[in-house]
Amino acid sequence: MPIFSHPLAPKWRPLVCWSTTSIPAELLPWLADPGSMTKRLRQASQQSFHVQVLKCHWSQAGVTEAMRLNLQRRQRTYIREVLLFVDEKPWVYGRTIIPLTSLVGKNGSLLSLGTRPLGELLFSDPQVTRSVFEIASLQPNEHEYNAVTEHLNIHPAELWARRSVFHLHQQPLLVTEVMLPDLMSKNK
Ligand code: VNL
Repeated sequence: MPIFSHPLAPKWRPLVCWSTTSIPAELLPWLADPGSMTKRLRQASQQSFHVQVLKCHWSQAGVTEAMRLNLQRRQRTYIREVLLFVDEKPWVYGRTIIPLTSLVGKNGSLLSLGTRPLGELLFSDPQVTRSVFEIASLQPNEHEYNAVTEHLNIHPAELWARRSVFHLHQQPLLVTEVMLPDLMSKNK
């Protein structure tokens, strides 16, 4: 594969390393809220909130995703991709990377979530921990940008996203949430 067609890797930086003026003001509260995104979306909705499962598959994580989870790139991971709909509009794309080695014991229930939001499972466990957020502006042709736009007919100049590692029963999973244009336009 020629090098120029290889998907690029986004530049993830801890939230505290961003100057707040470089992040769109309407997105900052969404990117920085340490609570549950599902809860926040439910509160923002007038009528409805629902999860649409786009894809659940065994695959390789992206380069920076594997690095963040200390995985060999080739190691298989379970990837759950969803859209979170507020009042019938997709506001957030969610992508969860679960290493095979994290699927032990009770964590097996991560495979049978269906349309139940992952956040409900994570935030109902008082022992769960979450790392600090990393933020990135995803650019066209980066792995995570492509993963989003493959499912939606949108091609924005950039897509803002946050990610963090949860530990559920001591096992890591990487949760990435990408803010979509419908969320931005409704919060301007
Ligand atoms: C899901 C739900 C994923 C809420 C999320 O972020 C989220 C899910 C990755 O059901 O997969 O914020």
